[in-house]
Amino acid sequence: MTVLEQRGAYRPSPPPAWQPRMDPAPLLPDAEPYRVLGTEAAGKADPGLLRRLHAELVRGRRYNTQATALTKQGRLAVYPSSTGQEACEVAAALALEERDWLFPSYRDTLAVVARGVDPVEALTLLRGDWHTGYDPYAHRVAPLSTPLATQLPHAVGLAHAARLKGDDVVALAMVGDGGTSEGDFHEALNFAAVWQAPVVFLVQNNGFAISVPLAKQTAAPSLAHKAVGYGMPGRLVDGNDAAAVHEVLSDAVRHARAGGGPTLIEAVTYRIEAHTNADDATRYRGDTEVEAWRAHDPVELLERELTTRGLLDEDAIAAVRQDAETMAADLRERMNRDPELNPMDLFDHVYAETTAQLREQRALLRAELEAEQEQHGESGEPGAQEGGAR
Ligand SMILES: Cc1ncc(C[n+]2csc(CCOP(=O)(O)OP(=O)(O)O)c2C)c(N)n1
Ligand SMILES: [Mg+2]
Repeated sequence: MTVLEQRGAYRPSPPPAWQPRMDPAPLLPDAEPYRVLGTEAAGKADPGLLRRLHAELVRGRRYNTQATALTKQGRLAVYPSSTGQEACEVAAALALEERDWLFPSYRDTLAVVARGVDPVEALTLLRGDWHTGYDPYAHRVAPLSTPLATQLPHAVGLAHAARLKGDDVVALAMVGDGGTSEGDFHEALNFAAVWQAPVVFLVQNNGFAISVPLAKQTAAPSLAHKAVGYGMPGRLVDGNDAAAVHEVLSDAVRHARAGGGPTLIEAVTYRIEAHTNADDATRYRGDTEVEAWRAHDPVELLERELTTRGLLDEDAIAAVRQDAETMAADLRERMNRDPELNPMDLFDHVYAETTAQLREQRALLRAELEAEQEQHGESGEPGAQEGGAR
């Protein structure tokens, strides 16, 4: 039986015999964002998992502040901070098994790092280098995707291929609220549902696509409702509640692994910082909204739960913060070293066989670099040379 035949043949029937192909009710998202922290469900959560989530949230927050500081020091070209969204980031990484794949967007460096990628390598692209910085296969993390939603069809393709090969792999694809308006979002969700691919879509609805608020992005009741039109379940979760996001994502990953097909999850959260360091958010939103969300901070929500339940004391919090400081100091120190760049790398890995135009451009650049080196090379002035470092 082919995958296309699995969900039953499509038999159009004329009215009045027409009925929906399936009952849409089970696909409908939660009536309100699912929460665990501050509810009875928190009592049933694994204390070890909650402490692990907390440690990762604190590290993630520190990573965000350090990376933002590096943009101000000219060491990082651009940083899309996920401050306020750390719960989604960390839960996404922790909900996956090692054999699974993560497909992040440019805002998801924390998920990438929590998955095991070196914190410096995770910033390579945002530093302005031409390559991803890390080996996608080493930790099964696709490159950070800057073109909106293009990572989604990639995730579906990988998940579908894995299933055809009989590999036990789930793909988790992350996208923003703005990304849901892209054609790639539609194509990915449609194929994923038709093929019943083992893929989970996590939409971080942080309220904005740069300056565009959600109300101008969509007229849908919620982004999670979009799932129903594709024939997959939609889930709505409080994106600042790390325990809730982890639970909902883990359920969806389990469901996909068991052959149940894809799920669309909308995590309701908020982008506390501007879009990136290059954006001024005060031009399009007021402080009141930001302050309201600060009061629903993912780190504080979890810390409060853990301390109230006696699962975390001041010493443990101090140790977690110290660990985050050590990570930040290492990030700072390594990002302050001049990277070794070779401009000639630009021409490698573009085509299997270099085109005539690229050969011509390569020769031009090489001549320019050699001329520059002749001028400055021996005097120790900055100059570039093939294979050289500066
Ligand atoms: C295909 C494409 N169109 C436009 C852009 C420019 N762009 C970069 S970020 C962004 C907003 C995306 O918002 P959202 O999906 O909500 O993600 P967030 O930045 O909030 O995480 C836009 C329009 C792009 N990167 N790719
Ligand atoms: Mg957004």
